[in-house]
Amino acid sequence: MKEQLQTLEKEAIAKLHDANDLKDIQAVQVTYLGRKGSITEVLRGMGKLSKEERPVIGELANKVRTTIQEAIDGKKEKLEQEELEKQLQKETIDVTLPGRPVHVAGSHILTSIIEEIEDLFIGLGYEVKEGPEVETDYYNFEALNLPKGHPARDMQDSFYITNELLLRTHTSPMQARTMRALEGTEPIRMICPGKVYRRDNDDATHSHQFTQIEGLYVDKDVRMSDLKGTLHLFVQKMFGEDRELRFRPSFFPFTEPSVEMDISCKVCSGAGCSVCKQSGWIEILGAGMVHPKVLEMAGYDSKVYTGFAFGMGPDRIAMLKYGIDDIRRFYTDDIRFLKQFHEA
Ligand code: 2U9
Repeated sequence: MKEQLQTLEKEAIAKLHDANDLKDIQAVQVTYLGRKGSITEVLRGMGKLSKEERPVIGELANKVRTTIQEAIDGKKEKLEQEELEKQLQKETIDVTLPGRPVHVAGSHILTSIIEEIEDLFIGLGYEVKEGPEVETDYYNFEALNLPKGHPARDMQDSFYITNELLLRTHTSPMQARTMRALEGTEPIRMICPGKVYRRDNDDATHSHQFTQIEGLYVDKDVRMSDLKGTLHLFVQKMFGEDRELRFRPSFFPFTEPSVEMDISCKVCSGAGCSVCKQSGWIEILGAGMVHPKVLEMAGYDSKVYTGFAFGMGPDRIAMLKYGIDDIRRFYTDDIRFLKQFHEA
């Protein structure tokens, strides 16, 4: 039996020596060490041995087994290494070939406009807050003094998910949420940018999805003059020091009094041209003093706190600033259109 084991060991090592690939090695593993392999076969005959011989042969069998297994592992590693080297030889890289061009992306023009406005208001101590695009009827309408059945709701017809859930029609619900969370305990200075949705037939000046950025300033003793001063600064920084402002009375359910703000037309300096529709003025945003009802609903005492709010459309601002003729260009992802603003 001893000789048998030694012969098997020699045989296995010789076969491994001649092995050319992993398949040959696998065959050695099965033939000698497998469940039905030669070594196992020999060990099965151990029952016939005497008590003294059994441990001697057992030890030898284990040694042979280990020797063969180590030889298999060693050969496997050697073949794998050779295979890897062959592969690497084949895959040499020609470093003299020209590289593939890397396309560097940039911000969407609307994102850039929003960030510019954000930076400006952050400089004035405002916080930027973003809210959910799926809103409750309460925060989108009720809390902003637009109760169910209010005619102004029609102008903001929207995408309803349920009777009480809809895609927000403006970013104002986030201001209402912030006020509600503070329950009249603290002043607020915040701006809220984001996407909003309205049921609209898309054309050059309408889009069912567009962007808004709104501001809210609530504190004791906030006046209309604060609103005017803040917006004047905004216009000077955004459109140039030489722009003039004009406020016209308007109506929004959430502000009282409400105004619309125009800036002087830069193209014709007020003389009248096609950009300003011959008026010399360009409408830029809506604003007003926060309606006392809106303050009260959010838990602010309207006898102690007052505030101003304003809202504008970055789409419109970008169109005016860059002479863009169609709002749909922002949402149809023509790379030639979007790229212009990275090169500028
Ligand atoms: C609260 C109270 C008041 C936000 C305001 C406007 C006026 C406004 C439109 C301009 C063009 C939006 O992009 S647009 O369609 N917005 O004119 N928005 S005051 O007033 C608020 C908001 C929240 C709690």
